[in-house]
Amino acid sequence: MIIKDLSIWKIFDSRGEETVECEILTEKGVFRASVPSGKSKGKREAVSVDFARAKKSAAELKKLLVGREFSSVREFDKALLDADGTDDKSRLGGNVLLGYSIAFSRARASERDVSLWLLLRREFFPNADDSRRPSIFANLMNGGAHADSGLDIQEYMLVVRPGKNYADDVALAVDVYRSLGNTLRKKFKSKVLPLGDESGYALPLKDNFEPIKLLENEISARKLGKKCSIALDVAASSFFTGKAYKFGGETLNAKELCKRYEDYFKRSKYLCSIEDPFAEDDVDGFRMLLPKLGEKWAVGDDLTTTDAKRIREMAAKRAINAVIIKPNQIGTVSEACDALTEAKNLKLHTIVSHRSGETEDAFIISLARASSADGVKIGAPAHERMVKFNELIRVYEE
Ligand code: 2PG
Ligand code: MG
Repeated sequence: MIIKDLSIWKIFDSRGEETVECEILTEKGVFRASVPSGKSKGKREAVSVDFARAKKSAAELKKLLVGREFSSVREFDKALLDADGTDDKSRLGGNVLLGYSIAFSRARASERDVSLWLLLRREFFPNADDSRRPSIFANLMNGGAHADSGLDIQEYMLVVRPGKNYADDVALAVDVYRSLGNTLRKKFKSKVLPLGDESGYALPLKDNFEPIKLLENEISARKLGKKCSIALDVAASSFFTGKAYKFGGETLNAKELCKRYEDYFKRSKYLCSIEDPFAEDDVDGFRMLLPKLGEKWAVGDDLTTTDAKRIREMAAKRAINAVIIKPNQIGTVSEACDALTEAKNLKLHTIVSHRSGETEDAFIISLARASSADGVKIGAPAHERMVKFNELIRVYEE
């Protein structure tokens, strides 16, 4: 498959931030991919460049790649990585590299006449267990950097375990989201509710635990205890001052914050997972919490930034038992797949995730199926996030 042309467009994500759409032309047609952006970013993430630089990178890649043929995604990505030549993708931009890497994966799938997930499965995860399907992590209430609600915790998620089909699971998530909306409308005597970046409700609730109670009420009222649970993304770097954590109006050290979380897990039987409970460099904080959690998940996101090496390090230090995978944190499809493989070899739970600033590109769903991930994190079941929920229904029918 010979690459005939490369283009790039400036587009805007769901937060109105500038991002890129990359396009590859082959004899099979035009293949596109657009790249999301994060607001609460880990400091070790691949560097995103602005559009002026992205255009220059695209021009350079065009000279390098047009007329060439690549027989795998890894081989194509290697050409991108060699061209960039930096550890953090700061020369050509992780956003540009990822856009072309995904577009190439689509071109390659078309050439082989297979769906995208199967192309990725064959190249990167030949031994994945296809009977395993991910739980949905749907973000229903927002705080932290994603909202003005005054809550310190960034995301309160409803976890829906997979049932017979995703259409029913998505319907359930939508139903809980709507019913919670009705409860909040009554509570705040308001017809219109403020929303956070991922369309979760963003309201000034009494304290950081109250959203957990509200989600619990929804779960118990419908007797969904076997089907649903609750997960948090604390994104603790956002309230770490460098010395202490400003949490719930108090100034806490890591040990005190750890106690707060232990108390949360004691008070809520449905709470099953906590992401980034400590700041991205506070490995000791993570190590303190993990042994207290038993089977529950301590998830690295800003801590691990989809980097296979960093994931290995954090698992060896017993800081986490689960990990978030966001392709744009690392910058190519192959490296995101390597991070997934590493996590799976280390027996960590894996959650493939969107970003707070999203586009209509639903690549992450194919990545989740290809790798047999344990979770997909896709925001609230509403508005622009519906694209990913609908793709979940489709990709698992293929
Ligand atoms: C997160 C993500 C997605 P952001 O922290 O996990 O929910 O947010 O894209 O802002 O990093
Ligand atoms: Mg996170």
